[in-house]
Amino acid sequence: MAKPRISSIDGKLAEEFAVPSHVEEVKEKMAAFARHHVATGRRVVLITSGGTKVPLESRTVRFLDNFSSGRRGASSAEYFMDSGYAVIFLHRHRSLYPYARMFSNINMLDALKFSGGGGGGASSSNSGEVVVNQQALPNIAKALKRYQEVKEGELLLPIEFSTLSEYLHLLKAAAQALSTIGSKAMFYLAAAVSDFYIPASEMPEHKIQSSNGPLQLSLNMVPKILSPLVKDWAPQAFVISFKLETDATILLDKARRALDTYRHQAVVANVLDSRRGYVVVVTPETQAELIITEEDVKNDVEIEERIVSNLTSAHNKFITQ
Ligand code: 9Z3
Repeated sequence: MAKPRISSIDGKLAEEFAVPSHVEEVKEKMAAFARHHVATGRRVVLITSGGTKVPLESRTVRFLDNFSSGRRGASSAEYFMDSGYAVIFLHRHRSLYPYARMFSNINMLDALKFSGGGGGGASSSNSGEVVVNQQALPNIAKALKRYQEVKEGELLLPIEFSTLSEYLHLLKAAAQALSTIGSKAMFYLAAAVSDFYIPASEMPEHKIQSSNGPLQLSLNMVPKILSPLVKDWAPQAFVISFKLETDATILLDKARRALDTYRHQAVVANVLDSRRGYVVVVTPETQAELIITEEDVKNDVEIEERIVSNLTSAHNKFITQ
């Protein structure tokens, strides 16, 4: 009897990447979130954000990491919610988070004070209640207000990953969960994902010993998850990938090649050093440069606002066609 067709990537995922124990529960949560918001007229975007961790040992002491602060994903989530989207935020544990990102470099203890006044010397240390020091937290009231509105409207569903395996399985679950809402789903794949990994079968259990001499690593290629996502898991969705390079001369060529290979809707191309001031949104027919000037910086305009505006318009057109 013929076996049901399982794409080789599905097989690899099951065999070589540990399945997180909560994946089915998360999938159901994401599906319910999408159904609810689409029924109330919203669209849903799945944002991936932050870098994946690739362990070198199964009881992990050492790991490889991909660089990403999570700022792009977190700020984009805010602009998507401002544009009427509900957001599934699949992010690296402890990377930047919507709204809280604005205060990530502030020491919490500097942001608080005793209401009784006093500079905090020994004699005043117990005077009054602990209150927020607004000077240390500019714009806190505005951010808190919007954060509470978002919570009240249940517009944000946060899901965490740390390892590459968790990321891959949770992204697959998200794609399958969102396939039920067809073209109303957008995938905004801003996470920085490793191209290399050590398969579970070849990974040592215990900490690698330096007494064995210099370490030689042999890493396998990570399966290209975009391919089954676009073809099999969520074929009607609007899919955006990000292309990161450090060499600007190869960037656009790589972005175009990704579009040709995976046949999704757009690639946001950026260079590591200039990513906050310049990106190119590449589609099969168009190429739009988005730029942040010094004047924009003074006015607190962020490039993610422009990226999101460009992509939500394109998503509109995609749905109506
Ligand atoms: C990006 O290119 C993101 O824009 C950044 C954002 C990670 C540069 P931050 O989080 O930075 O704001 O600090 N993400 C995609 C990176 C990536 O791994 N892309 C793969 C590639 O370029 C394809 S999916 O090959």
